[in-house]
Parts: sequence; C-alpha cells; structure tokens
Amino acid sequence: MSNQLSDRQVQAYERDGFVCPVDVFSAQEAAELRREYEKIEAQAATDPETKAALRDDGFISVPLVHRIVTDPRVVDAVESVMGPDILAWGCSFFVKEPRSPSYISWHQDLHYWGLDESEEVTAWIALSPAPVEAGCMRFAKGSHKSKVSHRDTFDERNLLSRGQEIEVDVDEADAVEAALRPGQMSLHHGLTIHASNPNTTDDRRIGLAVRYIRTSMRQTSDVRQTAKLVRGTDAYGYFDLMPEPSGLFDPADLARHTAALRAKREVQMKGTEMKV
Ligand SMILES: O=C(O)CCC(=O)C(=O)O
Repeated sequence: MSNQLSDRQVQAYERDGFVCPVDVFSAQEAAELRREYEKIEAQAATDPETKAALRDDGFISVPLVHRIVTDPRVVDAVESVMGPDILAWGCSFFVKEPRSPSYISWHQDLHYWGLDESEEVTAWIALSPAPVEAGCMRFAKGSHKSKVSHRDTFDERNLLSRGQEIEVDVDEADAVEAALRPGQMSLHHGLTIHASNPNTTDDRRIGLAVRYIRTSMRQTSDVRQTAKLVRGTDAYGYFDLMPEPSGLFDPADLARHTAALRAKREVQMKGTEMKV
C-alpha cells in the first residue's frame, strides 16, 4: 500500500513549509531500528572514522541507514511533494542525550549547502519519543518563501556544524512544535526556518534527518558530491550515485564514504577557519 500524502497534507506542506506527523514505521519497527542503531553506535564510538560515517550520510556504508533512507513508505511521502525522480543527497543523526543542554538555533537548511535550487525536503524520522519536552523540531510557519541571512556562532551546545542562526527574529506565535512518536516523521522544505530546544526528559531523543532533492538540482561549487538515487531515474548525472552498502563499514564502502563526507564538508565550512 502506498504511503503518499493526502491532498490536505500536500496543501499544508505547500502553505506552511512543513507537514507532520506522517506515520512511517510501526512502534515495534521503530523500537527495532533504535536497538540496531544503538548497537552500531556503540560499535562505532571508539573510531573517529566510523563514528563520523554513522552520523552523516550513513546510507553509503551502514545498511541500517540505507534501509531507512530507501524505505518506500518514507519515499512515497517525499514523492508527494517532490515529484518522481528523487536523490537522497545526505542524512544525519541528531541525538540529544537525556537532560542535556544541546539545542538547534533557528536556521534554514539550504543556507550553506551550495545547492542551486530550493526543491529540497528533509524527512526527520523519530527513532525515539520526540515530545515537546525532549526538544522536538519547531517550525516557523510559512517561513519557506524566501532566504534570510545567517551568522555563525560556533556555540558548542549548538548541534549545527557552524552554530549558524538567522539574523532576524522569529515571532514565537508562528512557531509550531512538531512532537513525534517513534516511527513518525515530519517533512520540511529546505527554506523553512526551524530550531529545537534542549531535551529535558530522561530518555534520549534520536532522529534521522534525510535530505531529499530532485535529480535536477546541482552543486554550485566545483566539488563533485555523492547521492543515492531512491526513486525514478537520474537523467542529469550531477552527483556520483552510491551503490547499496555491501555490509557494515565494509572497507571499500567506508573509503568512499569518508571521501564523500570530506567533499561535502569542504562546501559547508567554506568561509570559516575550520579544517576539512
Ligand atoms: O534534530 C533537530 O533538533 C534539528 C535537526 C535539523 O536542524 C534538521 O533536520 O535540519
């Protein structure tokens, strides 16, 4: 059975710049995904290369992440707002430990990614409970119509790579809390201003944010990047398409993965003093 969004959900996404909650995995599946994630996380923790590979773009060398990113229930919903030819350009785990100060400042995703168009959708998939108290995603309703300027803060409690935040104020009256149960997701547009507060609960808050783009989008810098074709065909060839991983952190996959992260970081940290 298809998991396409209803017309109402599509209209909400187009009007507000986000839609939630969208049901994807059952509670039991989500619990299994979390168990599997935490097992790999423990295995990967002591090696900086595997740790980074699990955190970002895991679909290149982590079969679990590949399964989630290509799951038809996720991709069906994304297709409803994006059309038939879809790449996963990246993904990242955002983990907030129990009662930790980590937060995300108000920002737009597309600001530092070097992509030429705005047709990017993030699926933020909850692998643990993400109620308001755990610091769920917060969206500024209707904020996806234009780009706003950002500044870097490099605040160490901020989970974003540059601690970037927008230079304008968000009216709290426009902020919508996107509480999710494990196995649900939200979808937000690449220009939707969003943030999240610290986790004040006794459980971890674990989410996988998957960045889907149209195959027609391209990287504006001359750094060649990678992506995963998850639906339809790629008639453009703007990205190196990644195969399915052969196994967990298979050496050839891992080498490809580390190179891909380096290329991406080169674009994202442009203009900062940070080493790639
Ligand atoms: O996980 C969070 O709280 C924020 C994630 C985020 O900023 C994103 O998915 O773009």
